[in-house]
Amino acid sequence: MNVLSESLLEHIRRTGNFVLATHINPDGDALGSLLSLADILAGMGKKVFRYLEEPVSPLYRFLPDSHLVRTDMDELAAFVREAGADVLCIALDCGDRKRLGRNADELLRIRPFLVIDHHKGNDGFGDLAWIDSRRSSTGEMVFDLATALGQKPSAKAAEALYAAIVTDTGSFHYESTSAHTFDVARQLVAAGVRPDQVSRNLYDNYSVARLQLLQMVLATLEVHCGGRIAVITVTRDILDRTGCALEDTENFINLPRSVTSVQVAVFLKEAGEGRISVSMRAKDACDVAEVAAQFGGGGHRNAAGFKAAATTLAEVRGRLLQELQRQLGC
Ligand SMILES: [Mn+2]
Repeated sequence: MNVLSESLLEHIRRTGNFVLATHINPDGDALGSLLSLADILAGMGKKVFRYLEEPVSPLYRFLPDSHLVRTDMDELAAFVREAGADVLCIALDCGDRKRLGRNADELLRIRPFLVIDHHKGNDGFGDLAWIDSRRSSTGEMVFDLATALGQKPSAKAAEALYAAIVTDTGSFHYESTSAHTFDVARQLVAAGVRPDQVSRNLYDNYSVARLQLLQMVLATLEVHCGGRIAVITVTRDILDRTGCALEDTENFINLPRSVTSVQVAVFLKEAGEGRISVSMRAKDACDVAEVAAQFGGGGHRNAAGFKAAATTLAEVRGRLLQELQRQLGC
């Protein structure tokens, strides 16, 4: 369902208890959508359980109410028990059930289960869905949901929503950035959001260790196809030597992407124990969601990724380069 139906709104209005969840390794859109919707629902007098598999990453602790996130499954079970039949579970920004993480089965047992998402290729898991792949971000959808419910986001919710939209539009750079996206952003700024502060929190809050990590990751740069494909890599060794975690590499991929000739930027990440995680960013010449799907992943036309297990960096790199070269005809 790519429209927000009146029956869905009615369902939300008459429900008293909500469990909100999102995808694993949540980004600004995932967390911003979850925290803002929680605030909006709480403002309507509803009880909300903000579920995450892991505590909020330090990078995102500036988001209002990030300390209210819960990770304890016993606490979740108690909340659901107390709610009885009066409960709705909402997965935000989550493209498929696997991305719900290790407790996906328990979450999906909470019925009804609603999915609000903008990922292309979302298979519409759950009982109810509002999926619109033309949207820039789930944050943009949460804003429209609030409006449809007659709720004006609080200052806290507005900040989280703005961070969500800035994250997923690459600061209003990506193709999915629409006139409506700007209209939502305008209303959030009119509500008091300070774009400079959100940008500083999102992009200017790094450590020296992360800069050294960036230095080492950029040293791995390789270009192929006459400069149309750029690949950067982070290994366990680089992470160990800099004392950084995989999450510290967020946004690194934008640097190879920013090269004029580059049509596809690839970031290969060694996640440990034979697990490789791959992010891709594309300009117009290539649909990386299609490429990612061939490796069991997904995403958007311009931003997609996949994970591979029981393999090596060299193997994934070789197979992926072959496929990208085929797509680009080089
Ligand atoms: Mn998103």
